[in-house]
Amino acid sequence: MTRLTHDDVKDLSENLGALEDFLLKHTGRTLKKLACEAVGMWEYAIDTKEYTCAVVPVTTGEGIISNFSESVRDICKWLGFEAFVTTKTDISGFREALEQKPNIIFMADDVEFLAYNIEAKKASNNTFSTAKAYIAALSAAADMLIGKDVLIVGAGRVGSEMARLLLAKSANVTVTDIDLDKAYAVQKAYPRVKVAEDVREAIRAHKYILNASPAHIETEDIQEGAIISSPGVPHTFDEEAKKKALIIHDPLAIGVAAMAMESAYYSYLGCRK
Ligand code: 2YC
Repeated sequence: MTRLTHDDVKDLSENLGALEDFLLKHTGRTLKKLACEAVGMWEYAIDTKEYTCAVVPVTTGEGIISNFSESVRDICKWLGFEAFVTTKTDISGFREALEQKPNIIFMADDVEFLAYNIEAKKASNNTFSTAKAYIAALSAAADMLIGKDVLIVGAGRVGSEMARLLLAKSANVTVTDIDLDKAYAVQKAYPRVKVAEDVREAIRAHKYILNASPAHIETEDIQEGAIISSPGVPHTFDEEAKKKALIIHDPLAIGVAAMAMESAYYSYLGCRK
């Protein structure tokens, strides 16, 4: 996933209510219900208020994204979890977290973003949780994807995971990417996936689109009434695009909600091997 900026997350917490209203209106689900559906769990399998999530800021690579950890904390709280951000960072922050005996520890460097369930000894990964969550959102908004033509824009880690998950939902999957080698690598892994070599033509030809790329999607290429489920950042859809199509996006909350529920779910599943 492209790296977030402070601007992407500076207002996230206070916008959670608006995001929930949007999801309820267009998918019929709350953020929590959507997250549970994404990871395949019954919403009441676990009582989130019995779990504590620690978020440890990590300074490696390009360093801290201000308000990133606080946004993760607030998303967890929105789902009913107890949650806190450690005052220290990195290993010192990890030690500080352990002293509070949390159930789940969130940490993100520039490549991986994990929610580690200590008791279950198992981590959920933002890349895969995001893929699941945005497919669940598209499926809910499109009223099932069985037999429907779905385009994935972007054949990176999220896009290729989306291809696998969409095939499992019996959608007809086409993948496109400006780097055709990546698109054909997904087809090699999943032969039923079709490759569209012309990105813009593929977008013009599809009503259901998962945008797992940082690419800008031209408004003129978007079909009237299209549904675009779009975790990609930077998010560059203009107001006209939002009139033509239903565009499901937020920079962090939908993916984090799915990874938080999934991580807690590992306790319910008794993953203690
Ligand atoms: O503040 C911190 O602790 C930083 N180390 C966080 C860096 C997150 C980098 N990852 C991303 O920006 C994207 C997110 C959309 C989620 C996964 N990758």
